[in-house]
Amino acid sequence: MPSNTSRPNLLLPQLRYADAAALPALLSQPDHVLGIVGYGTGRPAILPAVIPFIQAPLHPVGEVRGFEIWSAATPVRPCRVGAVQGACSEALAFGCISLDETPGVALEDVVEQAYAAIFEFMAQTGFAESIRFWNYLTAILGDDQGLERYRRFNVGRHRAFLAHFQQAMPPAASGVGGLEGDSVIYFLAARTAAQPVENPRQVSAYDYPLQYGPRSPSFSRAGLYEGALFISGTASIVGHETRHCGNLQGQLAETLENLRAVITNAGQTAALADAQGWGLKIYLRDPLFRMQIEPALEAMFGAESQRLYLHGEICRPDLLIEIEAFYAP
Ligand code: 3EB
Repeated sequence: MPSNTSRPNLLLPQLRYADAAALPALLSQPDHVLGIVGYGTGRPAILPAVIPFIQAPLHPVGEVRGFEIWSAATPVRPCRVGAVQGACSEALAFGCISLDETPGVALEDVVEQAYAAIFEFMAQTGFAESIRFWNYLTAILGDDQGLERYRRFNVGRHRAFLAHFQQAMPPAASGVGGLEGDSVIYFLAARTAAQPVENPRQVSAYDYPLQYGPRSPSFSRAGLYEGALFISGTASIVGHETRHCGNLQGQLAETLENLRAVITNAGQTAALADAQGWGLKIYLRDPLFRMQIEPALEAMFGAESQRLYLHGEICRPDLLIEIEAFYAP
């Protein structure tokens, strides 16, 4: 058999970004949809009620509504455990939860409980290995009684991970600020673990020094799962310090260098020749940055790569952009 004959890997998820016009066509196999994330939109009326949906508190740039659709190669069934809504295929689980920020309850406790609910969902559905987390926190840079909300978030996540993982490395993640609405967490889990990948240009986030908060952010720079690469939110950070403050092109170049370093460290440089395999989410502090970023991203990942630009708040005030990536062969 010729070596380039590719057979779809039934263990891998598929990712599509879509605007409102493209969504209906992508629902032709609704029983394969693991979950949908909406940006600038609540649940669309055309969505079958069994499909998990969560509205993220970020807005798409250049569209009114944007959708992130995770599908499986095999049919899924809806799963709900406590406050976590999700769906499971043979190989994968998707889940999502809104943070219930009741006044008077500390954010770190809300976050710890949300992660405890996620780990309970994983235990009960049999998907013990978290592969990828997305954390969208409204007012991420806001002060909450003397401690920034992102730092409180990190305290709660750290506690939950310590209780759940003991020694294990945390999975890939994004942590980005939302503009309005509920804070949310969504995730992918599997039956076998992803292999964590770090970036030799950066201090591991879980080893960040105390200047970034009392507890470090629990995430790996990337995870390799069955030949697919989940790259965490990546920014203009070298060592643990922000580079090129106030300089968009400088931050872009440094961020792309970090992405390249992670891809190289994962042994996946060949993936850069396969534009169709890539999905990129680009978080912008200012929606006007999009046109200044698009050419360099197209040059690195190819015009055929999927790119979703989102207006959000990056978790350090001096960062202008953050980019995450998913690659599946
Ligand atoms: C950084 O490298 C930038 O808190 O989950 C990137 C990815 C960032 C994930 C998280 C934060 C998170 O530290 C910020």
